[in-house]
Amino acid sequence: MTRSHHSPRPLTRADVTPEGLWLNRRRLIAGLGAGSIAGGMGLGAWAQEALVPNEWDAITSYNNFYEFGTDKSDPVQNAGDMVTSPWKVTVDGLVDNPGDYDLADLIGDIPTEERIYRFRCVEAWSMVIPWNGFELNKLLAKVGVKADAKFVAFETAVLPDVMEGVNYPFLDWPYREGLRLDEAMHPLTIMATGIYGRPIPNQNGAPMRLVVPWKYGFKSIKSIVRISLVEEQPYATWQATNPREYGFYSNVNPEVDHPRWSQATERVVGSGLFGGRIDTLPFNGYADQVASLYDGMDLRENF
Ligand SMILES: Nc1nc2c(c(=O)[nH]1)N[C@H]1C(S)=C(S)[C@@H](COP(=O)(O)O)O[C@H]1N2
Ligand SMILES: [Mo]
Repeated sequence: MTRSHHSPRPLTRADVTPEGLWLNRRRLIAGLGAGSIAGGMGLGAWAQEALVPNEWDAITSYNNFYEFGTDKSDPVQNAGDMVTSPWKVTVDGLVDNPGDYDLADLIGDIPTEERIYRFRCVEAWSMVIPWNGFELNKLLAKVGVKADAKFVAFETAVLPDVMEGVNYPFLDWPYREGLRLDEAMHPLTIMATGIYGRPIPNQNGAPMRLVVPWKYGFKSIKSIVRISLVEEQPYATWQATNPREYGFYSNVNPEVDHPRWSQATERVVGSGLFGGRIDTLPFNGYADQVASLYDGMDLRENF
């Protein structure tokens, strides 16, 4: 195990544009008409190209899932032994219907839909990922949020037999994250159970992971086994590990640099275009929909 998180790393084969991506991209761009996801946000043509979904291979073989190792290629190699069915999720705290649920029962009849989201890691790389999932607010409505709940806390499974990383205390396991209740209820916030219409691969957080597209990727916690409604701002792994570098909010913000690197641009993984770098957008391009959540807040202080 190395402790390379968020530090510069040498280029590897994973940095090379996958063969066939160019053709695939042209095909998909041709399908992006006026009013498409990209066009609708008023981005330039080059940015529209960058918005075309990354290929399956890039999304599922270049991962951060430290329970399975700290190299980007560790999760795809090591996560295969995690058994994700059956899967228990504990729901507790300030809810009407607490319990240890089978995931299938917890999701019940909530339908899944596709959401194509930009995904921006705090390490200044990004992808575009076609998730399948459902709004977290639908799950929260089912379990019944009590009036005094102010935050939602999440925990990842700790499976020492299959997750080599959790045997080493370089993070205080379990991996934990949290959202303010209004962030959790926002319609952009989803629980993902699939990618490209297929069940979500283990390395991407099977069987269910959070996706919060306007925040840095580390907020999007994987392989969730506990959801707690709480009154106080919960423990969040990276914030607690290095509060100088990682905040609780972690909204994507090109104007607030990480202490060790700029956040003004990002490298699009799997893209050869313009060296694969594009400008990073406030709230990762979702400002229209989420900036009002932070009205009156100093986003430098609350980074
Ligand atoms: N449990 C857990 N969740 C996690 C992580 C992790 O190490 N453990 N890494 C985070 C980080 S830093 C990122 S960028 C995303 C990566 O998601 P992906 O591998 O599906 O692209 O997962 C996030 N969720
Ligand atoms: Mo990340």
